[in-house]
Amino acid sequence: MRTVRLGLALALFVALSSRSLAQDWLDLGFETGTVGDAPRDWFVPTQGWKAELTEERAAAGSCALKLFQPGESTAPFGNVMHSGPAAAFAGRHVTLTAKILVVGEGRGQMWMRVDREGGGMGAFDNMNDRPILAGDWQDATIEADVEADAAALNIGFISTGGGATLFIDDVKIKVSEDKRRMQEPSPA
Ligand SMILES: [Ca+2]
Repeated sequence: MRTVRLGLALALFVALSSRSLAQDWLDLGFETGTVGDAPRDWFVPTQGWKAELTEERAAAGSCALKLFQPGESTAPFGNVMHSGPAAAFAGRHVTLTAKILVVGEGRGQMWMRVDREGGGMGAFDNMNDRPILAGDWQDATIEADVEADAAALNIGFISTGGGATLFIDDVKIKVSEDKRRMQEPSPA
C-alpha cells in the first residue's frame, strides 16, 4: 500500500512539474509588464517592426501583444517570437493556441518550430495554408509531435503580405501527459 501511494505521489509530482514547466515557459496573457514595452522574453528579429504590450485591444484581460510596422521596413514580413528550452515538451504532443486580430491588409500567421539536438529542424508549422485575415479576433491552432531529441521550442507570429498590424492574446500551450511514440518514416 505504501509503495502504491509513493508511486502515485511521484506520478502526480512529475505531472505537476511538467505542467508548471510548460506554464512558466510563456507569458500567456500579456497582462504583466509595462504598456508600450516589449513583453518579457519576446523579441522582434525583423528590421522596422516593433512589438509592445498594448491596451488598445484585448481578447482576454486588459492587455495584448501588438506587432506593427511604425516606419519603413525592408523586411519581407514582421515577426515577434519566443524561444525556450524544449525539456518539458520533448517526445510529447503539443497544442499551441492563441487569439489573433488582424488590422489592415495582409495575413497573420502563428508559427512553431522545433530545433533538435545537433542543429536539425524538427516539427514546423507556420499556418501558411490557413492564414488569418482582417476581421474580428480569431482562433489560431498548431498541433505537433515534438521530437524526443528536441532542444528548443520556438513560437512566434508573423504579419506578411501587406504590413497588417497584429494583436495577439491568450497564448496557450498544452502538453500531452504521456510521452508519445514518434512515428518512424515509412520505408520507400
Ligand atoms: Ca490579455
